[in-house]
Amino acid sequence: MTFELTDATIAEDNRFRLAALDEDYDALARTLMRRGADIEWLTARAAAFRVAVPSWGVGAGGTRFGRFPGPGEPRNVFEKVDDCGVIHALTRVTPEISLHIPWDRPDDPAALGRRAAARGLALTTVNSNTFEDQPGQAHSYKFGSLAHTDPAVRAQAVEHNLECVEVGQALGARALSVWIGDGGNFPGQQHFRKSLERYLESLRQIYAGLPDGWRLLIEHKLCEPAFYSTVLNDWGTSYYCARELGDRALSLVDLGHHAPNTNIEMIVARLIQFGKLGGFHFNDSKYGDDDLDAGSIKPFQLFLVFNELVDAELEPVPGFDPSHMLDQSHNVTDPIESLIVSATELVRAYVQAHLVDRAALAEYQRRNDAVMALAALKAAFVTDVSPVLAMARRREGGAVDPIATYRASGYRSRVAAARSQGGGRGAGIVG
Ligand code: RM4
Ligand code: MN
Ligand code: MN
Repeated sequence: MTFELTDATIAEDNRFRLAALDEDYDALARTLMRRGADIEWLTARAAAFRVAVPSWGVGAGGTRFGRFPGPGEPRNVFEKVDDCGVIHALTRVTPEISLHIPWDRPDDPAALGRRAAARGLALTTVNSNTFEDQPGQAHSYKFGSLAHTDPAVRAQAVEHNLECVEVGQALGARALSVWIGDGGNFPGQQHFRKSLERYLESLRQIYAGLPDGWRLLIEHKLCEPAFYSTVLNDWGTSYYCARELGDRALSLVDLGHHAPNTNIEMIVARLIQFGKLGGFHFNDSKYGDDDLDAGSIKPFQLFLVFNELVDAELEPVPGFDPSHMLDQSHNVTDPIESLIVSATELVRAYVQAHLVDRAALAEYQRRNDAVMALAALKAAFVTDVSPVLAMARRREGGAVDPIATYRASGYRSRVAAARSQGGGRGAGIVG
């Protein structure tokens, strides 16, 4: 069966799943009621969740060993927006796009804005790229960008970030997200203190050019492409820089940018406590910056991260407003499917975190009852909230089973036929 992904065709595909969903939802409602939880409240929270899709995520990624293009990859940013529209139509929680520049720089921002709006989407964040050279660029970033030893390279990198802001303004974005590849591959290559000072000085210039209402998100990363040291290597350095810069500079946590086994949920809690949690790049990893689908390797960690977020939201912690964004790369999956899966897993963790009995947990903590404290978290984590997620999507006009509806739609083969050659700008870069 092949059909367009309109609201009507999604509803049509849902029809066969409604009876089972109602049954599962009612059963879960009764279970939750016994535990003192209101399923309607959870469903409303699921419907309210939002996460931005990365423009660079809808094409196939690649590794330094190669890239295997998939059928029907978007050839330009307009087609990328179309694919993002499909993800949102099915999930109803991804009405935002985070744009990478220059990979996805629109020649006509107003036209791109209109294309996005027609699909119920907004372009909310722009990401700069000074980690690779572009054709015709005056100075190379081989040895760094914002923290380069040469002031001319730094000036060029600052200028690029300010251009990104300009493009973002034309699109109605409200945040600039900056990740740099600056660092050293060998001991002694870089002076640690001086390179950080240069980075900060460049960021001060970018910060000074931020329009009203904009936020500057700075993203740390342990290593890669510099494998010995990176300039913005960890959350502590990120926090320091954000504090030096000012109120509108905040730290961005990419889940794949830490050493294996790092307690990321605690980093999240620290940044919340210090008023500097700006947002996330969600993905999952086994070893490094693997950029796998959220929740695919460490679902409990994802839950624990959301446990901190929901705890802050419910308190509520003043000023707490992190941006949720996906940042992943796909080598063996259809990017649309992977992004649907990630968005769904984030909502799952978000809803499960609402199931934590926080009063009971506080009491167990007061009594130092470690067994019961963990049990309080686990009780929420092991609850299958799938019917809540499906009901929220259905009520918002999305798909009860997004992957099944997507596959049934034949979207991928249709765009494969329409988009003769694969690969838009930047499609070969690992996100
Ligand atoms: C980096 C980082 C950035 C992303 C690039 C492509 O590792 O995660 O957010 O823009 O990859
Ligand atoms: Mn990232
Ligand atoms: Mn990354």
